[in-house]
Amino acid sequence: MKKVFLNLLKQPITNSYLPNLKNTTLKNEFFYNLSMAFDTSNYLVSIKKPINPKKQYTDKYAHRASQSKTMNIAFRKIANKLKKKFKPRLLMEIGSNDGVFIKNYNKKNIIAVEPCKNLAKITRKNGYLTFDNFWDLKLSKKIVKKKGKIDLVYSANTISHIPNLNEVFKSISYCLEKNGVFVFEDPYIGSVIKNNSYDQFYDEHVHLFSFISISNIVKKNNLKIIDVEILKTHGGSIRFYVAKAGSRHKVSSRVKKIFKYEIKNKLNKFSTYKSFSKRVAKSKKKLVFLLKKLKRNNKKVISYGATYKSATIFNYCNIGPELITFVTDSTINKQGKFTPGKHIPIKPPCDLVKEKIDYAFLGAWNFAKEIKDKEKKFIKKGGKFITHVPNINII
Ligand code: JHZ
Repeated sequence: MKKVFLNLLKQPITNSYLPNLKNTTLKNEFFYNLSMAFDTSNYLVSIKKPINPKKQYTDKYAHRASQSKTMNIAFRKIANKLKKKFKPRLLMEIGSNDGVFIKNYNKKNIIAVEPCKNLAKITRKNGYLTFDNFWDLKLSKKIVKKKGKIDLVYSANTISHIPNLNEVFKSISYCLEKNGVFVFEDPYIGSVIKNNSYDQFYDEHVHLFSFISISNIVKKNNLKIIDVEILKTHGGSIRFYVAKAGSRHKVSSRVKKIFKYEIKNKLNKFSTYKSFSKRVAKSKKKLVFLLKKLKRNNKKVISYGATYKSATIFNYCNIGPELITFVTDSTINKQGKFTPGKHIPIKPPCDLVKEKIDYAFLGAWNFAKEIKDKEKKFIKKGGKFITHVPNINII
């Protein structure tokens, strides 16, 4: 049974950056109710009523995974690790975005799957075989027919975006070699609970995974988790290594450890999520109080990174341009636009000192270190950052 534990109110599609604020544009803006639910039968946390993926993954998809140095390094590291560990002959990435992971591989050995046509165009132009379709059984069969079975499938920040997980794993099972491995990583619900990072809940994050929830779902599809890692990326992610139930792969000792951790931290209990939702309400109150106080004191506050995550915060907390003057973002196709729902202008990176900025809210808090390294001058001149993770804080 799916039980709702958190209502994040009316939210827009996070990828729908507005090109202007004309009446016709505003009239067409899509909103839905974002409610998070816990499934008491398999322990999975999901959006109660996800929106249609065709509305989200369009040819205007804005996020470029290659925009941060941190992620470039992380993808290079995992690409090298997988090469060494599995020595794959044929690989595939599901959700290849602008090619930040596949660029670490020889073009002949890797297949890209990316439903956003504008992104698929980039990897295709760079010489990679790219399928611009959603991942499902039909596509899995099409790829196997063309290229044969696959040794290694990798996916980052994509599987959690797909509503029908049974179809995901059935399609994986179909395309994998007998001893093939599926490696995927997504934000970890354990970190969300620990960090109070409720901004990980937005339209694209249809699910937030735990080890216990995924182990239930893979079992149903004749697969097994052979290893698991907790990562620092994106403020706390979980990486699963999955293989066929009858394959030669042994199960790592980490699997038992993470299971114990999750049971100890009650990730299988509805009450954990219910008390988390109370902390979320407190966080909202404190953030709005702080921003209003800064406004009264004539402080200039901006937000750093037009993240999808911050769309949840601004819409849930009702924070608009009256409290955040503008958002700065290095992604060219977000610049000059307006944030979804609250319509805060997005500007290219600028000199925060010259712009007389007093405070920058960390919309991209997951890159706090990278941002602080970049903004040494701002910090030296007394500029401060605001974060909501794990508590509302000025740093
Ligand atoms: P970032 C996206 O979420 C969407 P977002 C997606 N659904 C997902 O799952 C996660 O990524 C993984 C900018 N920036 O990665 C670049 C600067 O401007 O936290 C990005 O627009 N200056 C696929 O949007 C944004 O911040 C900088 O110095 O929440 C970061 O977005 C740095 C480091 C980043 O993901």
